[in-house]
Amino acid sequence: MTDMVEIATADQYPTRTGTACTVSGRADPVVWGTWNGPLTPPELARYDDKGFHVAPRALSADDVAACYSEIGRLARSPQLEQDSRVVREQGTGDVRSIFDVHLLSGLVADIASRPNIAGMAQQILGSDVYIHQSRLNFKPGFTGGPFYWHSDFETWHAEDGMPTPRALSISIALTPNFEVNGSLMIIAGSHRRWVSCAGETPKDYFLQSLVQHIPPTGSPDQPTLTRLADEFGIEQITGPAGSAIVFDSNCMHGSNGNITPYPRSNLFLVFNSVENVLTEPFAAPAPRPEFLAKHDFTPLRRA
Ligand code: 6CS
Ligand code: FE
Repeated sequence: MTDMVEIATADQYPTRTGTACTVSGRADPVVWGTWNGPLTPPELARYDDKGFHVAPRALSADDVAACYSEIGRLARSPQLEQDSRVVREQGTGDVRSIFDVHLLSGLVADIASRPNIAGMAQQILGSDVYIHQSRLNFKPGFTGGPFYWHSDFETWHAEDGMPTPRALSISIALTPNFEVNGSLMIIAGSHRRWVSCAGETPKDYFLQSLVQHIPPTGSPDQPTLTRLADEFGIEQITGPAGSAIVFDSNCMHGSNGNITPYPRSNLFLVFNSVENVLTEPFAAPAPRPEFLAKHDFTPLRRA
């Protein structure tokens, strides 16, 4: 019998360890699946290449209306007024985000587990999935703030202990996403690079990072963003209410503020593979609260 030797595997996605922002290749696949699902083989191939997919009719008009009134109810709810899951814009105090919407609303939970929604995540990630995070971003007219450039996986790896980018977000439009009201911008193809960010994660950093317009860490420096944008280009993703964008957890993305009169309110659902559950944070003093990073890894029912 041989002795068991514990081999420490190096972190393939080091970040927030030094003063420089560096770029390397992604160590893991983008499309894992052999599972069947709503996407056609060409759509899967395109997702693999660009890092995102647009589903034009993910929700019916009735679902959109019901969901929109539900989230308005949550935003105005006196019980949630002091709740840390409700994040407000700096200055105006308008609601910027509400987290855990799949726990606060039965309708959102139902939408998340539908075959045309969860089924896309299961198909791309090639496994059962669970919800890592859910949020509603309001981006109100006139006062909605921007979301600066970032890779979600960089945050989830550093601060939540997500081992690999075997995760994705589905952003469902509840209002039209126009070019002008702060719709999502993606550097298509950037999901194949690993952009390691400079700086260290301060204690309780999440309190700032969810509202600050240029967060002090967790975002690439300007020369790196310029090189990525020059190489891949920036795509702006627009669509009517009810459309959905599925995007890889390691896409470089962001969105402008909204000074138009038209709110841009989207429901974000983050699905992680059950084969990629959270460990300890890779680059933060302590894990973030549960509303940002779930430790209930119970799979959604199979679509
Ligand atoms: O910190 C997070 O986990 C979240 N923040 C942003 C800006 N995007 C992804 C994620 O929802
Ligand atoms: Fe994001």
